Amino acid sequence: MARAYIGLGSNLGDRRALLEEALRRLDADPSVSVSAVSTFRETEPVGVVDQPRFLNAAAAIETTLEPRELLERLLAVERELGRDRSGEHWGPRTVDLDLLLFGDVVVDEPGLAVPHPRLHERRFVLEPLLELDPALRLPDGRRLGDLLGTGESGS
Ligand code: GSY
Repeated sequence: MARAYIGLGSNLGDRRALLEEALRRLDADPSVSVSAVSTFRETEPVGVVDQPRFLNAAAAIETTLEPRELLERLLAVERELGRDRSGEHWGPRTVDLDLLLFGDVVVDEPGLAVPHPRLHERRFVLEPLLELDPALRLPDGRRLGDLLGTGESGS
């Protein structure tokens, strides 16, 4: 059993309902248990700034899946909830589910990078993660709390 952390974001439709439904669908998978969810927070868009504000959160999950299998599950839930990946890469989306951390595992393969490569520079990711575990560290030992304020924005 591994503990993984995922980031959730939405800036289209009923954002809160979509994020809650995404968590319900993940938890319904017998191989996945959602053990903790951060508060949901309104954030200014990072990257393409001319788009609606996001609702962001993070969740801790316990899983018997391998990282690639978990990623496939996240992508499937995104699709089920109407995510259309054919549009602008950084544009509005109904649901975005990012695999942020998977225990101390490091993966760098086509289509799968863990820890998430932009985790350390995104306040909208770091803050909810730290709410779940203020002592959380990257596999290389860096404390997430020390990364806040060293990178990009996205409050
Ligand atoms: O990478 C996730 C999608 N996304 C977000 C987001 O979730 N929150 C904020 N604040 N900005 C974002 N820009 C992108 S792309």
